[in-house]
Amino acid sequence: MKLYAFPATPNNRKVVAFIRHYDLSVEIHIVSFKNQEQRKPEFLQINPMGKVPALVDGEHYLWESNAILTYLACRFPACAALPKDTWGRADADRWLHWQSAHLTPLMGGLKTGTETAANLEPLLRVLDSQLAKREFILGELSLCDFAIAPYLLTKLGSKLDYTGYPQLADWRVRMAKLKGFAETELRNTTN
Ligand SMILES: N[C@@H](CCC(=O)N[C@@H](CS)C(=O)NCC(=O)O)C(=O)O
Repeated sequence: MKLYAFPATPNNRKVVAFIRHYDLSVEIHIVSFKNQEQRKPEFLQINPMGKVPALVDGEHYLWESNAILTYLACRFPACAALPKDTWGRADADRWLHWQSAHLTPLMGGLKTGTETAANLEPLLRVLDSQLAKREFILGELSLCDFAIAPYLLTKLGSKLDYTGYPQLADWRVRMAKLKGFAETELRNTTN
């Protein structure tokens, strides 16, 4: 199994951190953005969107970071990173969609200046209250924590004011110390 990635972005870091955290036997190939490797015909066969992360498992090509996380969690059930019961699966899906539909667009807008930190407050509040009685988003560590944390661990995410969100602040620290994230620590990245 091979992951094509560019680790210094949250979409990629979530998958690389997951692989490293659980020591999964997945080869990681760093795609060179400098050489526009993601636009080369060979890579477009793997992901016609020309984006990373992308996973190759035998004849299967999978892209979209949350789909990759879900696949890895199912493929390596010993990780216990995805609930098996119907409700637990729906709960996990909820947070994965929340990340891609709400958190990431807002963080992206914050980076480009089309959004304000004030607009992010309701999301931080929701996450903080979810973490009020739980150590991790679903209670136990799961793929949801890997999906969401990297956006708040960026330089931009680190500049946000978490004083009103103590549970979220503590979770951020817990996530940063987790093996997978400690091993994929970001340096000198503006993402
Ligand atoms: N929704 C996708 C986003 C993937 C994505 O935007 N990847 C960026 C890096 S974070 C990329 O490969 N950009 C290269 C390009 O667009 O040329 C996911 O979650 O995997």
